[in-house]
Amino acid sequence: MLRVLVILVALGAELWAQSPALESAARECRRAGFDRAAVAFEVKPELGRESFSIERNGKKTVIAGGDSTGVLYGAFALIRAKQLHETLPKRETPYAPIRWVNQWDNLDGSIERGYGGRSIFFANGAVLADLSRAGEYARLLASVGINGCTVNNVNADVRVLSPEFLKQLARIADVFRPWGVRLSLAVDFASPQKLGGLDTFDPLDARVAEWWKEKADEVYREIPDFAGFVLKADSEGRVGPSAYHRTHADAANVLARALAPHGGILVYRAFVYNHHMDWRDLKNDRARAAYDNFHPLEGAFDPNVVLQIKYGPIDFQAREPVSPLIGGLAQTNEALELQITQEYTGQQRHLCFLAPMWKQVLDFSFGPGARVKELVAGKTHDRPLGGFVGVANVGNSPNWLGSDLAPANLYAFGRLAWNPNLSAEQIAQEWTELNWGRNAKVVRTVDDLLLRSWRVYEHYTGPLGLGTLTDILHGHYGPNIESAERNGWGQWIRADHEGIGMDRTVATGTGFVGQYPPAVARVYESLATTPDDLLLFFHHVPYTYRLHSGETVVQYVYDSHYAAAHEAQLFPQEWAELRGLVDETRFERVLAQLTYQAGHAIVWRDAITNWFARESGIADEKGRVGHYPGRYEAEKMQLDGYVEYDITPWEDASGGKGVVCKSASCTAALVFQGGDGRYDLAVQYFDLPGGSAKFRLRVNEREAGAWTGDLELPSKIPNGDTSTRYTVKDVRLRRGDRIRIEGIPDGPDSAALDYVEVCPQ
Ligand code: GCV
Repeated sequence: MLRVLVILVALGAELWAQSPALESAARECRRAGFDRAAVAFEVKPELGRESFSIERNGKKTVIAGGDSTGVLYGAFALIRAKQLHETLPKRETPYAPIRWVNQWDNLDGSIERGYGGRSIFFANGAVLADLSRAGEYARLLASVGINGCTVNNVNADVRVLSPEFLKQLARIADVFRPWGVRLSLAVDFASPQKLGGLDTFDPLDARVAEWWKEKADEVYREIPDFAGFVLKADSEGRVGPSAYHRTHADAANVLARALAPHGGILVYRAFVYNHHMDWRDLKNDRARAAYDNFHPLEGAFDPNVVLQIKYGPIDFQAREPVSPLIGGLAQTNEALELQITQEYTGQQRHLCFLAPMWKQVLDFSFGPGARVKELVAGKTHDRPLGGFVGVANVGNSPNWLGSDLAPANLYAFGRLAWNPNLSAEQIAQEWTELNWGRNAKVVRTVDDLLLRSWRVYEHYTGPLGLGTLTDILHGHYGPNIESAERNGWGQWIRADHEGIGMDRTVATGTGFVGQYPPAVARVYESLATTPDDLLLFFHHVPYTYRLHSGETVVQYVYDSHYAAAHEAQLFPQEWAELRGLVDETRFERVLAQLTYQAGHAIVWRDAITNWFARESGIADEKGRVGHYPGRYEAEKMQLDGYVEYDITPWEDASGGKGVVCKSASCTAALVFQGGDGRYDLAVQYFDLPGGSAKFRLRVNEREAGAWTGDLELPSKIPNGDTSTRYTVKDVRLRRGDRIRIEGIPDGPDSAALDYVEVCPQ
C-alpha cells in the first residue's frame, strides 16, 4: 500500500514541474543551434518516467518524453549526438530511478573533502543570494541525466531544518527545478531534540515521530518536489539510534514514514562502523561493519528507504573489493555510493579518471544475474527504488572541480548512472570530444591519459589491495603508511618485519570473506585464487610471497612504483604535444597540474619503496631503492640560515630529513661532483600553505630558475602532503660548479627543502 502511494505522489510532483523542464529543453536546443521549427517535443507517458524517444518526421526531429524531464534528457541526447557526430539514439530509459549527487557542503561555505573551491550554495551560515552557479550546476547535471542533489554535508548541520533556512533552501530548489533535479537534504538525527526542543530523539517515541512528520510537511510546503532526506547516523561521531538501543531500521523508518505521504524517500548511509576498535584484536575488522550492521535488518525497512552503500567495505580507496552488503540484500532498496571528488585518489591534483574502476565495481558479479549494477538498480529482486549516488563536491572554481580534467569523473558518473553498460573508453571519448574538441591527436592523447591514470595512481600509491597508503588521520593526500596502523580507525594493513596484509579469511582471519556468497568467498578465501590486485586486502603474507605474476610481494612493490612513477613523468610530456591544439589557458593549467603530479609521484614512489625496504629488510634486486645517484640532501649541503628538520613520517623525505629557513632569507649550496654535461636540475621543496615562499636556483652566479611556492596543500608542515618538485630542464653543468638555492620564507611557509637532484638528460 505504502509503495503505491509513493509512486502516485511522485508522479503528481512531476506533473507539477512539467513546464520548466520543457522550457529548458527548448532553450537548450536553440542554444545548440537547432532551428525552432526543426525540433518538436511531446509528452507520451507510455514511454515511462524520464525516458525519451527521438524520431525523424520529415524535416522535423520529434523528441518524445515519458514526462517533461524525459523530453529534457532527449534534448540533451540530441545535442550530444550532434556534437559527437553520432547517429541519434532512438529510445532510452534510465537504468535506475535514483541518480543523485551528494554535496558535502557546510553552511559556512566550506566543503568537506572538496577540492574545487567554495560552496555554490552556502556562505556564512546562509544560502547565497546569487544562485546562478547552482542553476548552472543543475543544467550540467541534467545534461548527463542526474536527477537529484543533496546540497549539504552528510555530517549535517541541524540548522538546515529550521523554518528560516527551509525558506532559503526553497530558492535552491527553484533553480534546480527547470532541470529536473530534485533537492534533498542531509539531516541530523538529533534534530527533534536539538531543533525541536524535545527531550529525546528516540525514533520509537511518538513525539519524535510526530516531530518528523510535521517537519516533513513543512519541508513539502516550501519545496513541493523535495526528493527526501539523507541520514548518516551512528557513524564517525554522528548520533544515531544506538543512543536509545534502537536499530538502524527504526531510525530510517521514522523519517521514511514522515516523507512517504509526500512521495519522498529516506536514504540511509550504510557507512556505519566503530572508529574506536581495538587494533590489538586480530579478529576485529572494519570491513565487516556494513554487512554486520545492515544485513540482519533485511525486511525491516519501509519501502521508501534506500540504503546507500559505498562501493568498498572501507572508504573510497584506490582499490577495494566490492562491498559484500551490496550482494547480501534482496528485500532492501540499495544505492551504490561512488566518490567523484578524489578524496583518496589525488584530490584533483593528480589525474585519476575513475570510470575504469567504477566499471569493475558495476560489473562485479555476486552470482548469475547478480552484478552490482543489476542489484543496485533493483533489477534482480522486486525492489521499487535504487540506483547510484556520486559524492561530487563541486565548488565555485571555473571548472567546478579545481582541475580541467577532473570533470571527466563527474561526466562519467552521470553517464554510468544513466547506463552502466557504457564502456569507460566510450565515456572518455565522449567527454574528451565534448570538452576538448575533435582533433584526432587531442582526442587520442586525452583519452589515453584518462584511461591509464587510475592504474598509474594506484601503482605509485597503494598496490595489491592495501588501500591508498595515504595519511588517513589528516589530509588523506600524501603518503603515510603507518597512520593506518595501531589506532581505532580500522584501516589496518597489519605490517611487521615478517609480512603484510589483513587476514580476512574465514579459516584463520576475521571472517570477512564469509560475508560473500559461497562462490565468491571461495575465490577470496584461497591465496591461490585471490587476484593479485586484492591479495593484501584478504591475506597476510610474507614479503617474499610470490604473486601469480611470479614476482615477490616486495619486489612487485618496488617494480610497480618505479614503473608507475615513470609513467607519471610521461604525462606532462605527452600533454605538451598538444600545445597549440587546445586553448592556451587550459593547456597551461593542465600542463602545470601534470607536472606537479609527476613530481609528487616520485615522492610517493620513494616513500613507499623505502618504507617497504626498511620494514622487510629486503633490498630492491634492481638496486634502485635507497640509491639515488645525483641526489644531494639539503641537510648535508652548506647551509646559511637553514636548519635541519626531522620529517614525520620519515619516509616522506629523502633521508628522513629536510631543512627549514629560520631567517629572512637562507641558502643551501652544493658543489657538483658529476661529469660535465647537460642535466635536468630538480629541487624537492616543501610548499607550505598560508604563505608564498620564494626560491631562486643559481649555478655559480648564473640564475637557473626562480619560482614561488604558492600551492595550498593539505598539511601545514613539511611532509609527503607538501613535498613538491621544481625542475629546470637542460642545464649545462661542469664538475665543481656551485649550485645554490636561495629560499625566502613567507609567513608560515618556511621555504623548506628536501634535496636537489641532478638528473642526466
Ligand atoms: C563526510 C570519509 C571522509 C569523511 C566523510 C565520510 C563519509 O571518512 O573522510 O570526510 O564524511 O567518509 O562518507 O561520511
